[in-house]
Amino acid sequence: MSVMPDDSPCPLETSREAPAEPPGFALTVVPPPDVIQTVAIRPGAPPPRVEPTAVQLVRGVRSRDRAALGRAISLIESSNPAHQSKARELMRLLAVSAPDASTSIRIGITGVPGAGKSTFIERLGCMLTSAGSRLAVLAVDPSSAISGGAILGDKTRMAKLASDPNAFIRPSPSSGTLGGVARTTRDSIAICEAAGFDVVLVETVGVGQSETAVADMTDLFLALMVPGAGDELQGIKRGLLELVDILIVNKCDGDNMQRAKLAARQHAGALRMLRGDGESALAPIVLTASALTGDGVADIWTSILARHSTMRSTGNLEARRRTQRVRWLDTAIDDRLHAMLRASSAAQLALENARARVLAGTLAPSDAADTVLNTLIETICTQRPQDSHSLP
Ligand SMILES: Nc1nc2c(ncn2[C@@H]2O[C@H](COP(=O)(O)OP(=O)(O)O)[C@@H](O)[C@H]2O)c(=O)[nH]1
Ligand SMILES: [Mg+2]
Repeated sequence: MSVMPDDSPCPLETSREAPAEPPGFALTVVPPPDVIQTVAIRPGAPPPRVEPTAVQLVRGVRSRDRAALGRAISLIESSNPAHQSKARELMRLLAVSAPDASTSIRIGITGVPGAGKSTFIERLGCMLTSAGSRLAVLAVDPSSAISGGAILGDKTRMAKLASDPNAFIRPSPSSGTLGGVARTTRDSIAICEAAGFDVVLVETVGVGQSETAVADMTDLFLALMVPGAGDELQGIKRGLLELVDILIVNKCDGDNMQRAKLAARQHAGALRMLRGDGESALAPIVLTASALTGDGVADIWTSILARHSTMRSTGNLEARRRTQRVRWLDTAIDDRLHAMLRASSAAQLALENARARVLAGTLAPSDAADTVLNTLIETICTQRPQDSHSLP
């Protein structure tokens, strides 16, 4: 079973099994390969919890151990400060020891709920794994914290893939903001690549800015559409059309077929008008498919491969990933600054005052921002070195 973390409810624990030895003496836990841990067992005490080190996790991930992969991702999703510092160590080790990950294909996919994403991913995923590829599916869904069990439906629609040893499905963390989810998903992509997945698919339902976030961490961005009644272009966000590389009109089957083909023509026209570059090999394209019957899915994969190969040979892929890394840096700085702001009670107080004065119209917003940031800088400068751990 590969849908995580349901099959590992407490992912950072190694074992809950009771030791076979009688209680009341020192038990040496063997064999953790890096560290031999000696744990005192008291009568009636719960069994020892041995958390793997970052080095062990990296080794596990590199050797394609699914449990280590799940734990590594849980570690980076954890908001516990001790886990966070271990997560940074893990990512550092991976960056140093990871083989060249550039052979992987990173694909983003979006579509409103019901568009057929899960059905499509199951269909495409099974096609890929039966051809010997390894596929990881990650979700970016900031609404999952609210909607909760969305993944339950996905489990049944991706049942084959979920039990496929060559696939790994990871739902969105059940809490967090878009920024947090996006950050952990970027790290998760790197972890999955280190674990030898050739294709990493990142799925989003397009809430808020999540489409932009996903397009910004993948090589190709797919949008799954459904033919509806009336004007096909209604309700489609202009931002989405600016991001998309391959637009797929799904459910092109049965009575829907004519409508789907018409919708595809309309989308193609809209994309030509908006993006213009119709002659370029990397101009966005529109394809039709039926995730239900499988029609068109193989052609979509052929287009993805052709496009990815063009991107690679023209240097576009490397340029895109480079730009993404720099934007990742910018986002990381923003995240850390906000975390520092939250961690400083003086800055929080200054922020509250500033908000009240801006609201009352007695302070200009830009001056208020200076006041808050100056307070934060003062806090950092006057902090004693031994306190420095209190700011992230
Ligand atoms: N007719 C038809 N139905 C489809 C197709 N793809 C998905 N569906 C159905 O649409 C519904 C939503 O699909 P799902 O994959 O869960 O959509 P998601 O919310 O985007 O993940 C399900 O009832 C699917 O069986 C398709 O290609 N054709
Ligand atoms: Mg789904």
